[in-house]
Amino acid sequence: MKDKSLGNHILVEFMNCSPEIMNDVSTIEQNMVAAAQLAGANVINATFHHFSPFGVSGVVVIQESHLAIHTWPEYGYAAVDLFTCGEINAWVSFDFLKKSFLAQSYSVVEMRRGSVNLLKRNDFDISTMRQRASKWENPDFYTRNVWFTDKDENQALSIRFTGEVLHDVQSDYQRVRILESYKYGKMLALDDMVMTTENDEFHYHEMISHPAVFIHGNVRNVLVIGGGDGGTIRELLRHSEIDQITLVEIDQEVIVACKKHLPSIASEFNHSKLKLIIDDGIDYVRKAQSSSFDLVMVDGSDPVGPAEGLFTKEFYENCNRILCDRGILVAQGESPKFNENAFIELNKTLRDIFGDKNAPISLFYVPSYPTGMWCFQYGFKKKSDVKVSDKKEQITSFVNHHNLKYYNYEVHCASFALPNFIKKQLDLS
Ligand code: SPD
Repeated sequence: MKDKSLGNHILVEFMNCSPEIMNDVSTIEQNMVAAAQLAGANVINATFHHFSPFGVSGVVVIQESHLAIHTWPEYGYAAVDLFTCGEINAWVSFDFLKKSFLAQSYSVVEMRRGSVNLLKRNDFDISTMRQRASKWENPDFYTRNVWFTDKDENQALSIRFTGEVLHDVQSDYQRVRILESYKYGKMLALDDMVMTTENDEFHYHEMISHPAVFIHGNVRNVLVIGGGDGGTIRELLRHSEIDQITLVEIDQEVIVACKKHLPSIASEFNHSKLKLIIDDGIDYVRKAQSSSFDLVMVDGSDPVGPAEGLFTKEFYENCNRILCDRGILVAQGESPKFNENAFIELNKTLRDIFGDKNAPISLFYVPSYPTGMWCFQYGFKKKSDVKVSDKKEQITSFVNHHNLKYYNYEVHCASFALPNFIKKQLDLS
C-alpha cells in the first residue's frame, strides 16, 4: 500500500520533439494550459517566455499546484514537470503533451511529494481557511503572461503579448510574425527579433528619414533598401520635394503581413511616387547606375539571416558609388549597448569608405529594442553640417505641420552628440 502523500510529481523528458513546436511560445502555452484543463485542473495563471533565438520556458499555475516546461528546440527536447495534488490525474496531461509536441521518445520519473508519514501536522486550526479555499470557483479565465524575448547571450528585452499570433508565415528568408502586445500594440517580429511596433515605430521612422532629408536640403530621388513595413516611406513622403522613392524589399511576405495588420505603418504602398521592387537589395545596389540617388537608406534588420549582407564593405562601397555628388547614406546602425561589434564594425567600414569626418552617428531611443539605445550611421559623399543651424524655422514648421511625435530641431542636433563611452568604443577623439 502506498504512503499517503500531499502531491504527485511527474518529471518528464520529452525527446525528439518537433523543433518548431519547441520554439513556439504561444503553441506551448496553449498546449500546457490545455493539458492542465484536460486533467481537470483549475488554471489560475500562465507565464511563458520565448528566448531568442531558441527556447521557451513557462509555468501554468493551477489551483492544484503547477505544470512547468523548459525547451531546447535545437535538441528537440522539453523538460516538463507535472506537479499536482488532490484528485488530478496528471497522466492525462502527459499523454496530451506527448502527442502535441510530437515526441518520439520520452522518459518519466514519478514521485510522491510530501509523504504524510514523514510530516508533522501543525496543531493550529486552519479548518476555516480550508473551508474558504474550497469555495474558490474557477472564473473561467486565467491570467496569461506570455512574453516575447529578444536577447543575446547576456541580456534581453521582453514584451508581454496576448499569446495570440495574428500572422505567422515562414517565408523563403525568415519567419514573419505579427503579435499583439499589451504595451506597444501590434508588433512585427522577424525570426524572433522585434522589428517595429504600432506604438513606438515613430521613434525609428522619424529618425531614419527627417534628419537626412534636412541635412541634404534638396532630396529628389531616394533608394530604400529593406523597409518592408512601410514606415520609412511614409515619413519620406511627407517631404513634397521628393520626386521618387525606390523601395527594394527582399521579402514580399513582410509587406503582405504589414499591409494586413499594421495599416498605420504600411499606409503608402500605393503612392504614385513609390517604385516598389521585390528583390535582393544587395544585388540591386551592385547593379544600379552610379550617381543616381540623393539618399540611400538601409532600413534592414539585424546582421543575421537575410540582412547579414547589409553589413559588408562591398555593399557600402556600392552605396557610395550610386550616391549623387552631395548624396547621403543612412544605415540602421545597431546599438552601442547590444550587438556592439556590429555597431563598431559598421562605423569602421563607413569611415573607411566615406572618410573619418563624413561618417557621423545619430542616436535615438526605441523602447521595444534590447537596451533601448539605437542608432543610424551616416555616410556623407561631401562634408555636410549635421547641425542645420540655418534650418531651425523650416524644421519647426515641418514638425508642427505633420504633428511629428519624436523628431524636432533640438532632437535633430542633440542626436549627433555622442557620449564619451561611445567615442571611446569608436576610437574617436
Ligand atoms: N533589432 C532591430 C533592428 C532594427 C530593424 N529595422 C527595423 C525596421 C523598421 N522599419
